[in-house]
Amino acid sequence: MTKPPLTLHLAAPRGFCAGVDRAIKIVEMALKKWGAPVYVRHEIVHNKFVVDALRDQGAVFVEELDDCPDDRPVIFSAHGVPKTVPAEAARREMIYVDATCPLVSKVHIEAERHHEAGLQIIMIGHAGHPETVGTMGQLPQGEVLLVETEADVPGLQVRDETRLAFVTQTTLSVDDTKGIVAALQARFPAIIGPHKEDICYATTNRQEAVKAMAGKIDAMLVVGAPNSSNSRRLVEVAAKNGCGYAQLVQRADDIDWRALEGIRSIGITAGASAPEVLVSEVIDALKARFDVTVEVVETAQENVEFKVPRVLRVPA
Ligand code: 10D
Ligand code: SF4
Repeated sequence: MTKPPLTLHLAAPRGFCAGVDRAIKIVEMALKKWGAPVYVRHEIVHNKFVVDALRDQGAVFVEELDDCPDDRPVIFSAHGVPKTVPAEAARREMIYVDATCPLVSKVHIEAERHHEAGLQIIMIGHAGHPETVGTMGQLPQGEVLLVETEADVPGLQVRDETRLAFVTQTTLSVDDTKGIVAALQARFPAIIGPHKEDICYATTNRQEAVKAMAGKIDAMLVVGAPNSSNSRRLVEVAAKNGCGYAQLVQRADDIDWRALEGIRSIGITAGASAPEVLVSEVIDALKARFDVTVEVVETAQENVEFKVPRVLRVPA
């Protein structure tokens, strides 16, 4: 039987960012340096495949420091942690390595700097997400107010309208965030913030690549996990920019083939925490059912790399 033709638009950049790459390396190098088990507080990055592979090598994933013994190393996930976490690890004299992405740490420092200058902070982010919890947890309770949508802005109760700054989660929708920032600036003209926002290069580039193809494709598959903020944003970006069907898939098994019946073109991308092997798996599954022609849609080139912490670069 002949297979129907399908043009596959492959987004570039897609998949692993520099912060994810570094965080995974940190766990692998810690296992080499100290042997198993090494504890990891929270999923190192939001991807089950990555977590399972590290677990197989001897990593033990827990949600809280209380679930770690004093005498084994612990690694903090790429999303960042509230200040109380390293403080408690130090009090317990634990070996700990912070795998917080340097671009998340930069936001932590920004928030602290504004606080030291006497400003109250408004954080644009998703309630309960570990990065938001970590960034808000850099400052005492009440010093950071959370805004999730434009609709939250009118209800904000601030200490002093003239002494405010904003910071953002790194993985937000670039377009939605512009709207929230504009609403904040309209209500608080004196508010200060980063030059644009704190959304990172990887988030921005992945969203741009999706935008470049969204209007030309019948469907879009985003490889990523349901708890991955940046991956979920890619599904929304595709839908908002003209793609009639966008689905988040963890791997090929999740593809809803009935929804793809009759399509002639498809876009494929992957969140910053999704490994390329899973993208290949999805492409292979499409190739089994369609006569696929691949077209790469490249909107940016990335060459960002972050060093692992020094403790892992020196011999034990
Ligand atoms: O949920 P998320 O997009 O923040 O995290 P994920 O682990 O999926 O991707 C890496 C992004 C990080 C660590 C936050 F900057
Ligand atoms: Fe860092 Fe951006 Fe990757 Fe988050 S998505 S880990 S901020 S590079």
